[in-house]
Amino acid sequence: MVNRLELGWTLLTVALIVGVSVYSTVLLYHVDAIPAHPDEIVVVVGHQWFWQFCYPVNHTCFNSTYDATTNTVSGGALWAAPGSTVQVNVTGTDVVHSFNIPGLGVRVDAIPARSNVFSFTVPHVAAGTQYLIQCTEFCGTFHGIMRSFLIVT
Ligand SMILES: [Cu+2]
Repeated sequence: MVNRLELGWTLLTVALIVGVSVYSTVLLYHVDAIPAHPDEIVVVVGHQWFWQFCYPVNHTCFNSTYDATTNTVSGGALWAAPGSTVQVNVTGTDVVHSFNIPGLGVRVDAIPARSNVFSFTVPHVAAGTQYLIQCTEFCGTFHGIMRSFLIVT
């Protein structure tokens, strides 16, 4: 004979697991969705030990090199308008790097011969706000200074 209480909590547990699974699956598809019309598309290339940013819309690229003594970058930083949707295509040229903007919860691997595409929305913050960009995959001697900045315009 089946205990009604036992049957009840078993069915409740199954219902919870199915509900969380369906919700998680739908949420994952939405999180990974790339917008059809992003405000900006940037190609990010990881090199030992700097980031290269390319803008396909005007065929320009620049290398962003970090100076640890002054906490600044030379060559340029990544710029984006507040509230804009930025699509980033991330790749690498030599070893695996990881493009990470901790302040925005963004992290994607930069793998040679592969393009990982994702997008994020720049928060509505004051102009000049800087977000640190840091490689988070150990990539060699100067991995620790493989940094740049996302600067809100
Ligand atoms: Cu690294």
